[in-house]
Order: sequence, then C-alpha cells, then structure tokens
Amino acid sequence: MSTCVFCRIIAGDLPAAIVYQDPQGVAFLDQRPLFPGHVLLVPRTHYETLPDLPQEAVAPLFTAAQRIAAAVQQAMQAQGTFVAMNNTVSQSVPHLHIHIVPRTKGDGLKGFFWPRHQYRDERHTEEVRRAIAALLL
Ligand code: DGP
Repeated sequence: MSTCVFCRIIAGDLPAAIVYQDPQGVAFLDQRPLFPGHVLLVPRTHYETLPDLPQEAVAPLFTAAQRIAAAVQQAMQAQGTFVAMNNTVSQSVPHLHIHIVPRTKGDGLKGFFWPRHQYRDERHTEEVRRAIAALLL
C-alpha cells in the first residue's frame, strides 16, 4: 500500500470528502481548511511537484481547476478564489496538489507574509530576465 496520503485517498483507502473526479484527477475538501470550501485537486498519478507533471497532464488538471474554482466560488457564495500550489518549500504532502480557496474581501486571510525584494538596478533585472529566458528557449 502507498505511503502517500493523497494516493491512499485516490485509491479509496483513506476517507475524504470528494467533490470531483475525472480520469486524470480527484478533488476533495482539505482537512485543515483556510475556509469551508477549501478544495485540493490532485492528479491521480503520483507526481511531486509542478515541474514533474508531464505536459499532456497540465491541460486536464488546470481545466478541472478552472471548473472547481467557479464551483467553489458559487457554492460558498464567495467573491473570488485563491488558487495556489506549494512546490517543495512549504509543501507538506509530496503529491502535487492545487489549493482552491474561496475568498471574500475582508475575510481576514493574512497568513501569507510575502516580503518584497527589489531588483538592485536595471542590470540586475536584465541578468535575472536573461537567466530565466535562456532556459525557456
Ligand atoms: P501543503 O501544505 O501546501 O502541502 O498543503 C497540504 C494540505 O493537505 C494541508 O492544507 C492539509 C491537507 N491534508 C493533509 N493530509 C490530508 C488528508 O489526509 N486529508 C485531507 N482531506 N487533507 C489533508
């Protein structure tokens, strides 16, 4: 039996409040929700992070995420959603999962402290731009 909790949920070996499934993915309520309606969408195949996900699996997964985001917003009578994924850092379950969280203005979600780090100057901006762009040719 797999030791991955999300693989066990997918296999039906661990209970979960499943809200959606298709041949590629399964979505269920997070057991420690930021708000009621916080959904996790996972690919059925065990991939750890987004870079591990094969290209052909991206569209089905994100198409499902799009549908689920609309459903979560409507079902929870929210004004919007927060859709996010931790990759390795802050990732407590090493099976790729997309968080889909209902959001409403003033809901108090302040848990993400993102201090901003400026580029030193134009040259630094260009160095960083080039380093990333060179890997995407
Ligand atoms: P992250 O920290 O980004 O890796 O998010 C993992 C989330 O998974 C976290 O919000 C709690 C949730 N979670 C962990 N184990 C289980 C489980 O067994 N069942 C359910 N429904 N959610 C789980």
